[in-house]
Amino acid sequence: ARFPVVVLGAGPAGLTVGNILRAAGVDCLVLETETRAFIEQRPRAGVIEEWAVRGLERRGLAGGLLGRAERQTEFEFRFDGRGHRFPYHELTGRHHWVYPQPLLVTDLVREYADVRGGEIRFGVRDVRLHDLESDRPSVSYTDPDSGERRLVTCDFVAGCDGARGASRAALPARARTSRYDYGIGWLALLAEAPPSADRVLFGIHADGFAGHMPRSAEVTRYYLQCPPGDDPDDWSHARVWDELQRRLHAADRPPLAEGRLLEKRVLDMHNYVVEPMVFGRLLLAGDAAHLVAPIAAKGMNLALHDAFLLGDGLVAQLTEGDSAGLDGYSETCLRRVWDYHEFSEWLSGIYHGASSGDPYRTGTALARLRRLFTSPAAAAAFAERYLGTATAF
Ligand code: RFL
Repeated sequence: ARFPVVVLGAGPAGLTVGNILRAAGVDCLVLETETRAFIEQRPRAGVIEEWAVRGLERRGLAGGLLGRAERQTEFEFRFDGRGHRFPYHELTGRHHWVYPQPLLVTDLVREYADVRGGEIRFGVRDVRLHDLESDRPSVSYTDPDSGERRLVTCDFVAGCDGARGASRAALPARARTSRYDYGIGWLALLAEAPPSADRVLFGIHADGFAGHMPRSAEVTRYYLQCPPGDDPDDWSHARVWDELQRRLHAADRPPLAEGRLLEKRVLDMHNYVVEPMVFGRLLLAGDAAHLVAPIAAKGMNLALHDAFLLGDGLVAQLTEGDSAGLDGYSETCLRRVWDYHEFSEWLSGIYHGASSGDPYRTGTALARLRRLFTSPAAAAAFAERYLGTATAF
């Protein structure tokens, strides 16, 4: 078989690229190792920046989101036993959207496969990339039904298959991977409980960071800082809620609404960036190119940013022979990638300084935090970075 573009991975990045290609009449094949039911339910991100929503909207991909997503206009730090609102909408006129990743993925798959008639194969095995440095690259995989190997030749491979995909495994020696390990873990929790506040809460506490993120009327995401590699089974229902109540405690706010824990996973907080993002005919996008710990909720936003540029660049190349978009792709993406990584690292100082056990780091972290409430200039700069660089796509 032959397609102009093979897209590896049906996550937010791959499906957005696929949709952009189909809208321009460019044929592509999306290969995904999981089933459709699985990717439509995998819980992950929830926060989408406004520019990304507009980018989806312009491409006809925001119908479900605009109808159902919540707008967020402020969050709250909890420290020194009190709640401290940070009204970023008031400061900037901008806001965040909350739309759970599985809903976005469901919308994107439906639009790609059922509306735009895009080809997609689920459940593929042993994906391999070949001849990436030639102008006839190809991808092979094992078909889940017949068990046979299939080979697809193409002009470009869009490597959107995440942190553990075939694209990362196929990177040549000249790829430079920069890594940063925070040396901490986050216990990521989904609770069958209504949100305990109508906003995101960040608890800054000597026992460790805690976070509260509304997802829907019935489900709330929580995070608890823990040692990296901690065993989720050591976190009983009672221990989880005890720690959350304490670390998010504010004398001037009601206690948290508790509920059954639907998901309990320990995330080791680390980042990486692969440079450049293009190797011959392999173009990386999203987590395949760069992973950012969910500290500042930037991962899916970066994936969408890459996908807009990659989709548009491939369309220009394949329909008009215009290579400008693809030529500048890696550099343009990496500028935002590094900007968001720097912010995540900076924010981590606030979240984790107070529990570092190091009084010097605790002191500087609290100074960094208090500055947001005493300096309007610091608050405005923070709000801009928290909301993400506004760009029209
Ligand atoms: P994805 O979503 O991982 O999709 C990659 C897809 O590729 C498939 N795959 C393969 N397909 C073909 N061949 C192979 N060899 C393959 N190997 C794997 C996978 O099954 C999958 O379907 O990558 P993408 O599209 O780059 O999207 C990235 C985002 O998913 C990720 O950055 C975010 O989820 C990160 N993230 C958050 N980002 C935000 O912007 N805001 C948030 O609030 C936020 N919260 C989070 C997060 C990530 C989390 N986890 C679990 C790491 C919260 C959590 C808990």
